Amino acid sequence: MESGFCTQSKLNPLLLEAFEIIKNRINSLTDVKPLYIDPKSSKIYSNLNEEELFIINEFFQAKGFRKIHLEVAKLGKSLEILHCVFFPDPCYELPIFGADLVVNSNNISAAIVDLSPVGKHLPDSLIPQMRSLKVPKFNEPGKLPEWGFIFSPYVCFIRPVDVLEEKLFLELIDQYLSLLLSLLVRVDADEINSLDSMERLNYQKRYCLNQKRNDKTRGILTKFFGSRWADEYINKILFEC
Ligand code: BLA
Repeated sequence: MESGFCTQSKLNPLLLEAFEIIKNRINSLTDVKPLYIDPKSSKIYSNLNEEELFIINEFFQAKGFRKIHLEVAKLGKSLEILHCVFFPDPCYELPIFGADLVVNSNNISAAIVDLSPVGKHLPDSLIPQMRSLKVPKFNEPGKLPEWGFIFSPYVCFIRPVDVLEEKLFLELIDQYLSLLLSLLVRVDADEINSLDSMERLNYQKRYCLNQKRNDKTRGILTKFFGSRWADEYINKILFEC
């Protein structure tokens, strides 16, 4: 991470750790390269009633992934967010990796990670591997909203109750990424105009359309930046497809 923003405003160490875990996985990808985005959208700084606001976005492309988005945001005194989505290249039968960590007054209030299907189910070869993961029994599972049907049966949505659960959740993020990347080396690419590729792209669109129904994300962004800005940000940066 560029040192500039983490030194000037101390981000929650757990969020930084999650950032590093994901960044290491991104750096391990084949042919990884940063994707250009307008600097106006990559580094967003603002100030609201003396409260510091910033959003840092990084985008990458790599073999198997058309777009990887990693975002860290500090919105006012108490809220910090890590948001990450690996959108697969639809030529490959790969699920969508998604993670969201919401830190409120230095406690993680919501932690979500999933490998979400881009078809009726996850790929057959992934299922035994997902099952064999040692997913800890977290004490406070979250209740998925109505649009949460886009997630797999292995989605983990919790509020960690202590440091141990926080650490276990970070390990889970890394394990999901590890499974995703091990799947990538086993799958072959289909033609871009094959029916399978087109169907997978349609599932990515459906994923994005439903993620846009997250009123909590929209609500927070609207509170700090106004509703027009929030809608544009959600449509163009978070869940453009
Ligand atoms: C929940 N997302 C939330 C919450 C906030 C945000 C404030 C509520 C946290 C709580 O209940 O304590 C806010 N998330 C943001 C913002 C951004 C963000 C502002 O990413 C970006 C700037 N959301 C995702 C992805 C997933 C996801 C990729 O962006 C899943 C892989 C899930 N976030 C998700 C879910 C909830 C949530 C399922 C719970 C929603 C609910 O309870 O209704």
